[in-house]
Amino acid sequence: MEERITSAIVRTYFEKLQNFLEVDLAIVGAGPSGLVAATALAKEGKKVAIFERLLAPGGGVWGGGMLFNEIVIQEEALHILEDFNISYKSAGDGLYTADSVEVASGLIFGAKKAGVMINNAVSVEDVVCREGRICGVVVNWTPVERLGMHVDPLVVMAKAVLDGTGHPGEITDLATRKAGIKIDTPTGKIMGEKPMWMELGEASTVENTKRLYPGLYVSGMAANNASGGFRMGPIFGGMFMSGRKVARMILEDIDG
Ligand code: 48H
Ligand code: FE2
Repeated sequence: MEERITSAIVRTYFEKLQNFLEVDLAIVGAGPSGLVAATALAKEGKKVAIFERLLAPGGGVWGGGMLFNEIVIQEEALHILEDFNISYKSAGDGLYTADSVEVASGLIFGAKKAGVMINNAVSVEDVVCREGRICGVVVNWTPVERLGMHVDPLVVMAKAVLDGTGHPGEITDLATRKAGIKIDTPTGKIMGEKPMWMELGEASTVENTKRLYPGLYVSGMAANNASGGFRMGPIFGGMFMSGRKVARMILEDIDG
């Protein structure tokens, strides 16, 4: 019995992995913007893999506001929650609340059911940049990263790479530092996140969601980090809308 259990896991895992070694879109970070983008593209029939450093995908959703496990969503983003069958309540003034555990698990479940491969406990430590294009991600197990073990990584090639790593904007940072690329921001460099300003932060998240370089896209807080947008606290509509926007842009680019 024991060997049959091991064999079943090994066989199905590697079948799954084999099918996702070359993808249309590699997303780094399974936060709200990454999960929404992944689901939208997978629903269009694209092959999408997400790489998430932590064991649990969901990013900053789980913690709500200061660990009070509710998040706020504005009216214009409710349709995205509805598409994931996630419930919400009115809080007045065009604001709504949703249980952060339901939102995180609902986004993860929706992405999975749409056909996204979610690689949890996998960190992206580098990118592939060739002939003026970002065309892959360099991956390793998070425990290997955390223990500082000298283990060489593997590579997943992609038509597009999305930096959905949240506040640190790790992939944009890697790409600008190591590949020396100039990105599509007013300075050509990473401008850094600005302090709290809820309304402007929500608007700038969507505005700053863009293609930074051929093959490299950015969403969510990583977009604000790249282009100098404000933070907004535990309101998440901007993150969801950023995911939808970047999915549309990537779809046009890879189909066009
Ligand atoms: C693999 C990685 C790597 C790596 C990071 O932070 P997130 O939730 O991302 P967003 O931008 O979709 O959502 C932001 C939102 O949660 C938030 O922080 C808000 C609204 N803040 C407002 C405020 O004022 O603070 O998720 C990013 C995910 C995390 O799960 C990381 O573990 C993961 O990316 N990640 N995964 N390889 N190199 N770097
Ligand atoms: Fe945050």
